Amino acid sequence: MTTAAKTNVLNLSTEEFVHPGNRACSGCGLSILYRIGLKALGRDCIFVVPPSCLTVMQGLFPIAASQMPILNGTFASTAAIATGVRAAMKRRGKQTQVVAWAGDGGTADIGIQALSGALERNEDIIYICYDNEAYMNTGVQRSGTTPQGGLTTTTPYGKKEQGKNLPEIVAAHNPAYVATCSASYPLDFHDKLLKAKQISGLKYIHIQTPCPPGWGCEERMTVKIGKAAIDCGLFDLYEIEDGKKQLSEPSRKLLKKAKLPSVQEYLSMQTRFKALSDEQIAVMQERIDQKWADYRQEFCAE
Ligand SMILES: Cc1ncc(C[n+]2csc(CCOP(=O)(O)OP(=O)(O)O)c2C)c(N)n1
Ligand code: SF4
Ligand SMILES: [Mg+2]
Repeated sequence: MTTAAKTNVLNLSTEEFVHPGNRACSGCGLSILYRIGLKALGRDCIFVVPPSCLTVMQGLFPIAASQMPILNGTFASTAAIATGVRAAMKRRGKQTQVVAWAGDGGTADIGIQALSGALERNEDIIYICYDNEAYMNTGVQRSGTTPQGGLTTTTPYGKKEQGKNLPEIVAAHNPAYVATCSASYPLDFHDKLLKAKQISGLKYIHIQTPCPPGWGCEERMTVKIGKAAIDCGLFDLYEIEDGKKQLSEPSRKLLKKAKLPSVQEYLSMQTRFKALSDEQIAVMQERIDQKWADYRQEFCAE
C-alpha cells in the first residue's frame, strides 16, 4: 500500500531532463523537485504550467531549462488544459503522461475550480502542486495556503486566516491517488511519481516547498527546514488510495516517539513567523498535538 523506498542515490537515474542552469533562486526547493521529479516521469510527458516561479525556472525565452514539451496556460485553466491535452493524446492512441504542475496560488486559489472539475471527472492526469505557501514569483503575496500568522507583503502583520488544507480538500473528491511530499525528501517524491504513473485516473501530489526569499531563511537551510516541518509533526507525508490514508516513512516513524520537537523550533528558523505571539504558537502546538493523538488512535489501534 505505501510506497516502498525503491530509489536511492546509488540507483537514481543519471539521465538529466533539465539543462544545467536555470532562473530559480539559490536554495530553491522547487529546483530540487523539478530535477528529481523529471527523472521519475521520463521523456514521454507533456507539462501544463500556469504563471509561477516554475514558468520562470523552466526558461524565459529563448533559454529553456527543461527538455520536455511545456504548455504555459492561464492560471484558472491548468487542469482544464491538461484534460484537453490528455484527451488529444488518448485519441491518438498515445500513453503520454500529461502533468499539470502549478504553485499553491495557481492551485488553492485561482485554479481550484478547474481542478475540482477534473477531480470530479477523475481525469487521467497527474496534478502536482508545489506549495511554497505564497505567491512568490510576484514578490511574496499571501495565498490560500499561507499559514496563519505568516508575514507576506499583503499580510504585513501576519495572516489572520488558517491556511487551506489542500490535499484534504482534494481527497474529499475521492480521486485515484493523493500524496503529500516535501522538497526535503525528493526520492520519496520520485517514487510516488513512479507509482502515480501506474495508476489511471487523477493523481494529485502536494509538495511542501521551502523558498528562502519568501520564508526568510538562508539558502543552505532549505532541506533542514523542510525536514523540521515534518519532524515536529506540522506537515505530514502520506498517501491516500481507495480512501485509505497511510503515513509515509518520515512521518510514520513519528508514531513511535513519545514527544515530538516543539513547532517553535521550526518557526524560529524563518523570519516570516516573527510576528506570532506565544499564545498563537501555543494554539498551533495544540492543534499538532491533537492531530498526532488522532493519528496514534487511527494507526496504532491494534
Ligand atoms: C490572472 C493572472 N493574475 C496574476 C498574474 C501574475 N502572477 C504571475 S505568477 C503569480 C504568482 C503565482 O503564485 P503561485 O501559484 O503560488 O506560484 P509561485 O509564484 O509561488 O511559484 C502571479 C500572481 C497572472 N500571470 N495572471
Ligand atoms: S522565489 Fe522561492 S520558489 Fe521562487 S524561484 Fe525563488 S526560491 Fe524558488
Ligand atoms: Mg506559491
